[in-house]
Amino acid sequence: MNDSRAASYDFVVVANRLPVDRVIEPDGTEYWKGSPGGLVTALVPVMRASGGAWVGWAGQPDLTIEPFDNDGIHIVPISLSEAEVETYYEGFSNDTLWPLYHDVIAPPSYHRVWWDSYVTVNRRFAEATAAAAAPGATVWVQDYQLQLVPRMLRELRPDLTIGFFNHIPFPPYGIFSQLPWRRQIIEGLLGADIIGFQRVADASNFARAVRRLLGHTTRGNTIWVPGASPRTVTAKAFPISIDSQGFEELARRPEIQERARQIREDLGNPTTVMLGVDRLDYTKGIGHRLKAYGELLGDGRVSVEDVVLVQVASPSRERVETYRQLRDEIELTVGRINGDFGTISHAAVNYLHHGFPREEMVALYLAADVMLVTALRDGMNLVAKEYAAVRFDNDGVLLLSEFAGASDELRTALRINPHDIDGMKEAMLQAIAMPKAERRRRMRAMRKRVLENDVARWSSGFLTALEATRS
Ligand code: GDG
Repeated sequence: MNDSRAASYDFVVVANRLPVDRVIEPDGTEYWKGSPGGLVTALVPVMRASGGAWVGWAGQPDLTIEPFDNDGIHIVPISLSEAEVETYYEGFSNDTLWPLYHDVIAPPSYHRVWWDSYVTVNRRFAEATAAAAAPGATVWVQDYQLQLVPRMLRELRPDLTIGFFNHIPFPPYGIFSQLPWRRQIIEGLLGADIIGFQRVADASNFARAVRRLLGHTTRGNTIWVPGASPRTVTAKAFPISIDSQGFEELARRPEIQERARQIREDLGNPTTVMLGVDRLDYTKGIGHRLKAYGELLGDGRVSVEDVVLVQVASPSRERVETYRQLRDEIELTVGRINGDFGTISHAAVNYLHHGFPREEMVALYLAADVMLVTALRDGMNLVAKEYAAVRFDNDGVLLLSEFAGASDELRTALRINPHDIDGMKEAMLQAIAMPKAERRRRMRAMRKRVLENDVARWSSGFLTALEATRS
């Protein structure tokens, strides 16, 4: 058991990555820079107010750093060796769990050494958390890389209140049951008091796995866990969101609106700009949307003079083989479409394989008449919500896959099944031709939802429910 006398933080977030990145200047000066993701934006104010600590990996192998304070938050870096980055992170997290939890779109790899490393690293996170948490503290564990932490932590520190949130889908039992370590994962998660999911369907898939593997009784969101000290666990949907106001404020800045106009002009002022923004990941359905657009060009139903596609594909997981193959496939397809249909003055697809500053992303959203979110499976998809938050002009059409969590909430998007290429082509044509009044009606309803349910509301909703489990 860890020495809880050394522990003094009442609220501890545990995530694979820290909310800060280590920056080394060319002259050798080192400093830590905040990384401005939605989760960080939502949790930092809570952490500053409540004496918070964040346990996570700094993103570089073989780096051992003592805990330190940064901007009102206690940072607890977890060290991972080069081999652990390969086995725990790139291996078990990104090449076993990620494909398994996304409907086996790519085949998951099962390796016992990867699993062993996942257990070892989860234990390291649990021990560091046990050492940082004050007596009776609240701990919030994030995501699929750390599913064993809740149980390990409860064994070390039964006094803690523990929440877990799964950012990616939880698969149906028929798929989940492939996992050789399925029982350990379920038992690991059941160490939490509340297990949050993106969609109602994810929470039901989890409850079914619990019934099938452990035989526990479940009713609605409640799971009864028997044992020496029987407990109940809540498994429930808490759909995540974005810093909606922050996005809208950026969009209202004159220089960003000017940039949006400039982007359209640089594209040759086409009638319609279609946009895709994704990490280059096989779950996002980038190939399916390229196929639909390519066929529309081939059928002569749209022309490159009128309709252009801008595809931002930010580099992702480039050391995992499946991702290298995906990049080759996508780039071959883009090259073919541009070769077949492009002209000297107009490319069909503007393909950008790099990340951009948030300001540029917002300008792209403002410049886009049609936003394409065609994921084959996606926990939520924040891009869909960002597009709605940015469009304070109540214009723009969102094509949204029914397989993204966001489609439960954004009911007035044009919802599509990305496997149905003809259906997607029709939806693209409908979006291109949609009358202004209809665009307005649909966008207003989506904006209302996204502005009301922002990420601050998500985190306070989860934490309020978690506090209510204290008896
Ligand atoms: C996981 C789940 C769930 C992308 N390229 C750039 C850039 N981005 C930003 C987007 C958006 C974020 O990255 C991507 O979020 P998504 O939700 O679309 O997807 P995942 O990365 O797969 O996230 C997902 C999410 O967790 C949260 O729970 O919604 O389902 O898979 O914010 O804007 N941002 C900048 N430059 C880029 O080039 N600045």
